Amino acid sequence: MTDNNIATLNKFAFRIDNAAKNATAIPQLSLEQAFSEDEAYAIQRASLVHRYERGEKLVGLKMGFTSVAKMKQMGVSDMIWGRLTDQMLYENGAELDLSNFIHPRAEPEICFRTTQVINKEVQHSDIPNYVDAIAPAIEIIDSRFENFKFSLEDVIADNCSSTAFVVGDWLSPETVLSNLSVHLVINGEDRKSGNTDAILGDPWKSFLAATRLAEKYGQVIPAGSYLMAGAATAAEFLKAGDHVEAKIETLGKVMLECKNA
Ligand code: OOG
Ligand code: MG
Repeated sequence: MTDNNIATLNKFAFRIDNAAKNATAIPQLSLEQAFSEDEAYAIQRASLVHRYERGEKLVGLKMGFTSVAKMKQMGVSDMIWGRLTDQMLYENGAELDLSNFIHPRAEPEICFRTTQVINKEVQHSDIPNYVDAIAPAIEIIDSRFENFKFSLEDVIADNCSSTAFVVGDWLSPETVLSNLSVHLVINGEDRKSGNTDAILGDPWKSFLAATRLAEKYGQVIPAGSYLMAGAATAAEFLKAGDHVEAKIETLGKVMLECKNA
Protein backbone atom coordinates (compact mmCIF):
# COMPACT_ATOMS: atom_id res chain seq x y z
CA MET A 1 0.00 0.00 0.00
CA THR A 2 1.41 3.41 -0.92
CA ASP A 3 1.70 6.33 1.52
CA ASN A 4 -0.91 8.04 -0.58
CA ASN A 5 -3.35 5.19 -0.01
CA ILE A 6 -2.72 5.21 3.72
CA ALA A 7 -3.42 8.94 3.80
CA THR A 8 -6.69 8.33 1.94
CA LEU A 9 -7.71 5.51 4.30
CA ASN A 10 -7.05 7.76 7.31
CA LYS A 11 -8.97 10.61 5.72
CA PHE A 12 -11.93 8.30 5.06
CA ALA A 13 -11.78 6.90 8.61
CA PHE A 14 -11.88 10.43 10.01
CA ARG A 15 -14.80 11.36 7.78
CA ILE A 16 -16.79 8.26 8.80
CA ASP A 17 -16.15 8.92 12.47
CA ASN A 18 -17.24 12.55 12.16
CA ALA A 19 -20.40 11.61 10.30
CA ALA A 20 -21.31 9.15 13.07
CA LYS A 21 -20.41 11.59 15.87
CA ASN A 22 -22.40 14.46 14.34
CA ALA A 23 -25.23 12.30 12.94
CA THR A 24 -24.73 13.82 9.50
CA ALA A 25 -24.86 11.81 6.27
CA ILE A 26 -21.93 11.90 3.85
CA PRO A 27 -21.56 10.86 0.18
CA GLN A 28 -20.35 7.31 -0.52
CA LEU A 29 -16.58 7.08 -0.15
CA SER A 30 -16.14 4.57 -2.98
CA LEU A 31 -17.51 7.09 -5.49
CA GLU A 32 -14.60 9.40 -4.65
CA GLN A 33 -11.98 6.66 -4.77
CA ALA A 34 -12.37 2.91 -5.13
CA PHE A 35 -10.84 0.73 -2.39
CA SER A 36 -10.64 -3.01 -1.71
CA GLU A 37 -12.46 -5.04 0.94
CA ASP A 38 -9.25 -5.32 2.98
CA GLU A 39 -8.76 -1.55 2.74
CA ALA A 40 -12.38 -1.11 3.84
CA TYR A 41 -11.62 -3.12 7.01
CA ALA A 42 -8.53 -0.96 7.54
CA ILE A 43 -10.73 2.17 7.35
CA GLN A 44 -13.18 0.58 9.82
CA ARG A 45 -10.36 -0.20 12.25
CA ALA A 46 -8.91 3.31 11.94
CA SER A 47 -12.32 4.94 12.48
CA LEU A 48 -12.83 2.86 15.64
CA VAL A 49 -9.51 4.17 16.98
CA HIS A 50 -11.11 7.65 17.07
CA ARG A 51 -13.90 6.20 19.25
CA TYR A 52 -11.42 4.41 21.54
CA GLU A 53 -9.53 7.71 21.92
CA ARG A 54 -12.75 9.29 23.19
CA GLY A 55 -12.97 6.55 25.83
CA GLU A 56 -15.31 4.07 24.16
CA LYS A 57 -14.54 0.39 24.78
CA LEU A 58 -14.92 -2.55 22.41
CA VAL A 59 -17.67 -4.81 23.82
CA GLY A 60 -18.31 -7.12 20.90
CA LEU A 61 -18.75 -7.77 17.22
CA LYS A 62 -21.69 -7.90 14.85
CA MET A 63 -22.23 -9.94 11.74
CA GLY A 64 -24.10 -8.49 8.77
CA PHE A 65 -25.76 -9.87 5.66
CA THR A 66 -26.06 -13.35 7.12
CA SER A 67 -29.59 -13.68 5.71
CA VAL A 68 -30.95 -13.40 2.17
CA ALA A 69 -33.62 -10.95 3.42
CA LYS A 70 -30.92 -8.48 4.47
CA MET A 71 -28.76 -8.99 1.38
CA LYS A 72 -31.77 -8.35 -0.87
CA GLN A 73 -32.87 -5.25 1.01
CA MET A 74 -29.44 -3.64 0.75
CA GLY A 75 -28.38 -5.05 -2.65
CA VAL A 76 -25.18 -6.77 -1.49
CA SER A 77 -24.15 -10.39 -1.43
CA ASP A 78 -21.38 -11.05 1.07
CA MET A 79 -21.13 -11.47 4.84
CA ILE A 80 -19.55 -8.58 6.71
CA TRP A 81 -18.57 -7.89 10.32
CA GLY A 82 -18.25 -4.78 12.45
CA ARG A 83 -17.34 -3.69 15.95
CA LEU A 84 -19.63 -2.82 18.89
CA THR A 85 -18.66 -0.37 21.63
CA ASP A 86 -20.07 0.26 25.10
CA GLN A 87 -21.60 3.52 23.88
CA MET A 88 -23.83 1.58 21.47
CA LEU A 89 -25.32 -0.68 24.15
CA TYR A 90 -28.79 0.24 25.47
CA GLU A 91 -30.78 -1.44 28.22
CA ASN A 92 -33.87 -3.46 27.40
CA GLY A 93 -36.77 -0.98 27.23
CA ALA A 94 -34.47 2.04 26.88
CA GLU A 95 -35.44 5.31 25.22
CA LEU A 96 -33.56 6.13 22.06
CA ASP A 97 -33.20 9.83 21.26
CA LEU A 98 -33.63 9.86 17.48
CA SER A 99 -31.98 13.28 17.19
CA ASN A 100 -28.65 11.45 17.74
CA PHE A 101 -29.19 9.40 14.57
CA ILE A 102 -29.32 10.10 10.82
CA HIS A 103 -31.96 7.69 9.45
CA PRO A 104 -32.04 4.79 11.92
CA ARG A 105 -33.54 1.40 11.17
CA ALA A 106 -34.27 -1.46 13.58
CA GLU A 107 -33.86 -5.17 12.98
CA PRO A 108 -34.42 -8.26 15.14
CA GLU A 109 -31.29 -10.20 16.06
CA ILE A 110 -29.86 -12.95 18.27
CA CYS A 111 -26.95 -12.12 20.58
CA PHE A 112 -24.32 -14.54 21.95
CA ARG A 113 -22.26 -13.85 25.10
CA THR A 114 -18.68 -15.11 25.17
CA THR A 115 -16.89 -16.50 28.24
CA GLN A 116 -13.22 -16.32 27.35
CA VAL A 117 -10.88 -14.51 25.01
CA ILE A 118 -11.22 -15.69 21.40
CA ASN A 119 -8.18 -15.17 19.19
CA LYS A 120 -8.69 -17.99 16.70
CA GLU A 121 -11.55 -19.60 14.82
CA VAL A 122 -13.80 -21.62 17.13
CA GLN A 123 -14.90 -25.06 15.95
CA HIS A 124 -18.52 -26.17 16.28
CA SER A 125 -17.76 -28.82 18.90
CA ASP A 126 -15.96 -26.19 21.03
CA ILE A 127 -18.89 -23.76 21.23
CA PRO A 128 -19.80 -24.73 24.86
CA ASN A 129 -16.32 -23.58 25.95
CA TYR A 130 -16.86 -20.11 24.52
CA VAL A 131 -20.55 -19.16 24.89
CA ASP A 132 -22.44 -19.05 28.16
CA ALA A 133 -25.66 -17.31 27.13
CA ILE A 134 -27.87 -16.24 24.24
CA ALA A 135 -30.57 -13.57 24.05
CA PRO A 136 -33.03 -11.95 21.69
CA ALA A 137 -31.77 -8.52 20.61
CA ILE A 138 -32.52 -5.47 18.49
CA GLU A 139 -29.90 -3.80 16.36
CA ILE A 140 -30.19 -0.17 15.27
CA ILE A 141 -28.34 0.43 12.05
CA ASP A 142 -27.77 3.99 10.82
CA SER A 143 -25.67 4.15 7.67
CA ARG A 144 -23.50 7.23 7.58
CA PHE A 145 -24.11 7.37 3.81
CA GLU A 146 -26.74 9.55 2.16
CA ASN A 147 -29.98 7.70 1.41
CA PHE A 148 -28.65 4.57 3.21
CA LYS A 149 -26.93 3.66 -0.10
CA PHE A 150 -23.54 1.99 -0.20
CA SER A 151 -21.27 -0.55 -1.88
CA LEU A 152 -20.02 -3.55 0.09
CA GLU A 153 -16.69 -1.74 0.66
CA ASP A 154 -18.47 1.45 1.80
CA VAL A 155 -20.58 -0.35 4.40
CA ILE A 156 -17.57 -2.27 5.76
CA ALA A 157 -15.64 1.02 6.11
CA ASP A 158 -18.70 2.43 7.91
CA ASN A 159 -18.45 -0.28 10.60
CA CYS A 160 -21.34 -2.10 8.94
CA SER A 161 -23.80 0.66 9.91
CA SER A 162 -23.38 -0.28 13.63
CA THR A 163 -25.02 2.32 15.82
CA ALA A 164 -26.87 0.83 18.77
CA PHE A 165 -28.05 -2.49 20.14
CA VAL A 166 -30.38 -3.71 22.86
CA VAL A 167 -30.11 -7.15 24.43
CA GLY A 168 -32.99 -9.00 26.13
CA ASP A 169 -32.84 -11.48 29.00
CA TRP A 170 -30.04 -14.03 28.78
CA LEU A 171 -30.97 -17.69 28.32
CA SER A 172 -29.07 -20.96 28.51
CA PRO A 173 -26.78 -21.49 25.52
CA GLU A 174 -28.45 -24.88 25.16
CA THR A 175 -31.71 -23.22 24.15
CA VAL A 176 -32.71 -24.44 20.69
CA LEU A 177 -32.07 -21.73 18.08
CA SER A 178 -33.19 -23.47 14.93
CA ASN A 179 -36.51 -22.90 13.20
CA LEU A 180 -37.85 -20.16 15.53
CA SER A 181 -40.19 -17.46 14.23
CA VAL A 182 -38.81 -13.91 14.37
CA HIS A 183 -40.99 -10.77 14.45
CA LEU A 184 -40.25 -7.08 14.42
CA VAL A 185 -43.30 -5.42 15.94
CA ILE A 186 -43.65 -1.62 15.87
CA ASN A 187 -46.54 0.05 17.68
CA GLY A 188 -48.25 -3.33 17.96
CA GLU A 189 -48.02 -3.95 14.20
CA ASP A 190 -46.09 -6.94 12.83
CA ARG A 191 -43.81 -5.14 10.36
CA LYS A 192 -41.29 -7.85 9.49
CA SER A 193 -41.25 -11.56 10.12
CA GLY A 194 -38.89 -14.39 9.39
CA ASN A 195 -37.25 -17.45 10.84
CA THR A 196 -33.95 -18.01 12.66
CA ASP A 197 -33.00 -20.59 10.00
CA ALA A 198 -32.68 -17.62 7.60
CA ILE A 199 -29.40 -16.81 9.41
CA LEU A 200 -26.94 -18.98 7.43
CA GLY A 201 -29.27 -21.96 7.93
CA ASP A 202 -28.35 -21.94 11.65
CA PRO A 203 -27.51 -18.87 13.81
CA TRP A 204 -24.58 -20.73 15.41
CA LYS A 205 -22.88 -20.64 11.99
CA SER A 206 -22.86 -16.87 12.31
CA PHE A 207 -21.08 -17.12 15.67
CA LEU A 208 -18.48 -19.44 14.10
CA ALA A 209 -18.08 -17.12 11.09
CA ALA A 210 -17.50 -14.16 13.44
CA THR A 211 -14.63 -16.01 15.11
CA ARG A 212 -13.16 -16.97 11.73
CA LEU A 213 -13.32 -13.39 10.39
CA ALA A 214 -11.99 -11.93 13.64
CA GLU A 215 -8.97 -14.24 13.36
CA LYS A 216 -8.51 -13.32 9.70
CA TYR A 217 -8.43 -9.60 10.52
CA GLY A 218 -6.44 -9.93 13.76
CA GLN A 219 -9.28 -8.79 16.04
CA VAL A 220 -9.15 -10.43 19.47
CA ILE A 221 -12.62 -10.91 20.98
CA PRO A 222 -12.47 -10.17 24.72
CA ALA A 223 -14.20 -12.40 27.30
CA GLY A 224 -17.75 -11.25 28.01
CA SER A 225 -18.28 -9.90 24.48
CA TYR A 226 -21.60 -9.56 22.68
CA LEU A 227 -21.70 -11.24 19.27
CA MET A 228 -24.69 -10.29 17.13
CA ALA A 229 -25.71 -12.91 14.55
CA GLY A 230 -27.18 -10.60 11.89
CA ALA A 231 -30.86 -10.01 11.15
CA ALA A 232 -33.18 -12.73 9.89
CA THR A 233 -35.51 -10.12 8.37
CA ALA A 234 -35.12 -6.82 6.53
CA ALA A 235 -34.90 -3.67 8.71
CA GLU A 236 -37.54 -0.98 9.35
CA PHE A 237 -37.08 2.79 9.57
CA LEU A 238 -37.84 4.32 12.97
CA LYS A 239 -39.74 7.48 13.82
CA ALA A 240 -40.41 9.44 16.98
CA GLY A 241 -42.98 7.76 19.22
CA ASP A 242 -42.28 4.26 17.91
CA HIS A 243 -42.46 1.40 20.43
CA VAL A 244 -40.26 -1.35 19.00
CA GLU A 245 -40.26 -5.03 19.96
CA ALA A 246 -38.25 -7.93 18.60
CA LYS A 247 -39.96 -11.24 19.42
CA ILE A 248 -38.30 -14.56 18.89
CA GLU A 249 -40.29 -17.72 19.48
CA THR A 250 -39.33 -19.32 22.85
CA LEU A 251 -36.49 -16.78 23.40
CA GLY A 252 -38.87 -13.98 24.36
CA LYS A 253 -38.89 -10.30 23.49
CA VAL A 254 -36.76 -7.19 23.79
CA MET A 255 -37.96 -3.59 23.50
CA LEU A 256 -37.06 0.02 22.99
CA GLU A 257 -38.84 3.38 22.72
CA CYS A 258 -38.08 6.17 20.25
CA LYS A 259 -38.35 9.84 21.18
CA ASN A 260 -37.71 13.15 19.36
CA ALA A 261 -37.13 13.46 15.63
C1 OOG B 1 -25.58 -3.15 7.04
C2 OOG B 1 -25.63 -3.98 8.28
C3 OOG B 1 -26.23 -5.36 8.07
C4 OOG B 1 -27.37 -7.28 9.35
O1 OOG B 1 -27.88 -7.66 10.41
O2 OOG B 1 -27.45 -7.93 8.30
C5 OOG B 1 -26.68 -5.96 9.36
C6 OOG B 1 -26.89 -2.45 6.73
O3 OOG B 1 -27.88 -3.10 6.42
O4 OOG B 1 -26.89 -1.21 6.77
O5 OOG B 1 -26.52 -5.40 10.42
MG1 MG C 1 -27.77 -6.25 11.98
